[in-house]
Amino acid sequence: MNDRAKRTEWFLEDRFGLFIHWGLYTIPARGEWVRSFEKISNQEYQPYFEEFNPTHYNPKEWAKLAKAAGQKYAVLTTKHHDGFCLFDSQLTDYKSTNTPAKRDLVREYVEAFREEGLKIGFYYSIIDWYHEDYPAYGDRQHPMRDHEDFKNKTVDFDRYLEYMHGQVKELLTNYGKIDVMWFDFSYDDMTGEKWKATKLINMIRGLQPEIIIDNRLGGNIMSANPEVYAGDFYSPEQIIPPQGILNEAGEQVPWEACITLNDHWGYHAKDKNYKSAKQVIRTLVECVSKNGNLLLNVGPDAKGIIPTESIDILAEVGQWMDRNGASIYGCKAADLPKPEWGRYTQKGNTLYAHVYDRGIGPIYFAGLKDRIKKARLLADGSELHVSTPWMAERYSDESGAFITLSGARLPDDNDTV
Ligand code: FUL
Repeated sequence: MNDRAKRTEWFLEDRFGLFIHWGLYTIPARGEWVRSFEKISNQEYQPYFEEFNPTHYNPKEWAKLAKAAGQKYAVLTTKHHDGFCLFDSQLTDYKSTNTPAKRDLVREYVEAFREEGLKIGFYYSIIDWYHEDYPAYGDRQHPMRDHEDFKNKTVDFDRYLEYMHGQVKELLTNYGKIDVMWFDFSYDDMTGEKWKATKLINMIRGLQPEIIIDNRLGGNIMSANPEVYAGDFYSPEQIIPPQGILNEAGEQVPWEACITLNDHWGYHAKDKNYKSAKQVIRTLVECVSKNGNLLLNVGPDAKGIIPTESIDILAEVGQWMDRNGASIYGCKAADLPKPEWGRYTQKGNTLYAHVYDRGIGPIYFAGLKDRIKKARLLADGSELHVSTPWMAERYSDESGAFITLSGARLPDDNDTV
C-alpha cells in the first residue's frame, strides 16, 4: 500500500460527507460569489462584517443532523474567496471574532463534530478578494471581479503567499487532528507552483501526517509518479465522472463529487430548487458504484440556521442510510456491466443491487448464474427467491439468474437494495 492509499483508507470506507458553505455572503443571501458577480466594493461589503452575528449557530445540531443522515465527515469553509475568516487568525483582523458574533466559529464546529464522532475537514480558499496583496483585478479566472477599487492596486504576491501559508499553519496547529484539507482553487495554474504548493504540502504533512488533501492546489493527479504532488483525491464539482477516475497507469484515484442541494453553495434566500431525497440517494449510489465519495452541501443562513428544506432532505436520506448503509460504507464498483434496472455496489463477496426500476416479473442478473448463494432484501433482511432462467435454451442470454421481488411495486421507491 502506498502512502496515499494508506491515508485515504478511512475516506473510501466512509463515502459520504457534509459540505458547509458559510460566511458573510449569507447576509446579502445571493450565494457565495455575490461580491464578484455584482462587483461589490470593499466599502459596500463592509456592513456585512459589522453586522455578522449568527445568534442561532449551534454546530452540535449540525453535527447531529449530519450523523443522522449517515454522513461520516464534514468540511466547513474556514475562509471562502471573499477572504473572511471564520476562525481566530492572528494574521488578519478580518475574522469572525471581530464581528458582533465574537466567536471562533471554526473551533466550535471542530469540537461539536468531533464529539459526534465525525471526521473534520477544512475548506480553505487560496483565492482572496480581501487581502491587499491578492491580485484580484484582471485575474483571468475572475473577470467579473474587475472592480475599480482594485484597478491600480500593486500587490506583493509573495506576501500574500506568506499569509496564506501562515493561515494554513494556524488551522492545522490550533484545532487538533484535522482529517481533510480542502483547498479551492487553482484552475489557472495546474502545476501548483504559483501557490508554492510543494512547500505548503511539506509543511502540512509535517503538522498533520495523516491528513488528506484535495487536488485543487494544483499538480497532476493523473500522474502515476508518486513524486509529482497532486493531492490525495480528485474533486469533481457538480458532476459525477462517467467512468470514475483512473490515473495514467489505469489505477483508481480516490475522488469525491461535491454537489449542492439547491443551485448554490452559499445561502441564497430565493433558491428553492432543491433536489429530492431520492435524487440525493441515487447520486450517492452513483458515486459509490464508480468508486467515489459524495460531499453534499448545505448553506446555513446568516443566523446559522440550515434551511428546513435541506434538513428534511438529509433526514430522509438518513432513514434510507439507516437501513441500507451497508451498501454504501466500504463499498466500491462491482466488476459487472451496469444493469438495466439500476446500479451495483460491492463489498467483498457481497453484491448490492440498487433497484430503481421494478419492471415486470423477476429481476434479471446477467452473468450471475450459479454465483448467487442467497439473496436478501437489505432493508429488512428478508429472503428473496433466486432462480435460473426457466427454459434457458429459449433465452439469448443464459448466463444470468433471476431474483423475485413480491408485489407489483418496489418496497422502497428511493432505492430498493
Ligand atoms: C468552487 C467555488 O468557487 C465555489 O464557490 C464553491 O466553493 C465550490 C465548492 O468550489 O470552485
